[in-house]
Amino acid sequence: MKRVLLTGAAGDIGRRLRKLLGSVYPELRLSDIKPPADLGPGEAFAPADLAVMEQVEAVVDGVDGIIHLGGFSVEGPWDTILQSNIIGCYNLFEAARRKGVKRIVFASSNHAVGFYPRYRRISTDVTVRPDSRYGVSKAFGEALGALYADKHGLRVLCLRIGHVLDQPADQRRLSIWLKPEDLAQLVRIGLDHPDLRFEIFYGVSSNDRSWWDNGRAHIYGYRPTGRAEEHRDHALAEQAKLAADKVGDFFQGGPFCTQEFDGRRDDIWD
Ligand code: 15L
Repeated sequence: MKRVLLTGAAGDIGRRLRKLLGSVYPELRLSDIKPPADLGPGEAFAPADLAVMEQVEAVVDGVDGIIHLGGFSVEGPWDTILQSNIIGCYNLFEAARRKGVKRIVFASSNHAVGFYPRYRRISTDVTVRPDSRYGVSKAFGEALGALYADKHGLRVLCLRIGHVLDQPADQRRLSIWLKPEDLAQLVRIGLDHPDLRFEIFYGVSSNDRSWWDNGRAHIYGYRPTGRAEEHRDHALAEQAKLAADKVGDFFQGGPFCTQEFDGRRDDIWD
């Protein structure tokens, strides 16, 4: 794969992937609404608002593959999610089909399945249990990916990303942490693996406390190098600074489950 578009290039994950993948994909086109603050002189940037189809078509034109990080990355008001993650994601897949793009790696999220309790170990073929409008939008993106793969032959990898950071930030992240280099490895599988048609993988490193069966990723050669447990002391020290959260501490999605939760603890079921 030579010509690759990275949407959401100005965000934190985008910034990390630019550094990790810039030498792997020499023709890496960066896009976002505004240029990244640290845009280098050799980096190619093309602005686009994902909610505007003509702009999306222009920015995907001429690329072979897309890493789609763009959109709103946490819970937000419905109109924000609608424009950025529902309409924006549709525009991205549809523009890719129109312009003959071959592959898309879609940044889904653990919040598509955030209402599974922490004692459940889940694979990628479970029913989605979104914990937020944001999580619903990620489930929507996965469904779009399946449609465009099955009906239009695009090759699509959806990554249910846990949390990308240099080290796990709290106890929950000891289960879902994704080392940036492991994310880059997953993206490369999505863009380059010859057998891939449509898959969902968890974006997670080799974490002893993981809640997820990532067997599909391993079949495609994923060999994570990050081990959250090596950062256990840091994560637990950070956790000690947080208030207890009886809803968030029960479910995999953590605080995304707690936000706007109307029920009582007795209403929690699994
Ligand atoms: C996500 O999907 C968010 O984009 C990120 O900011 C974190 O909140 C992460 O999930 C998480 O669950 O920790």
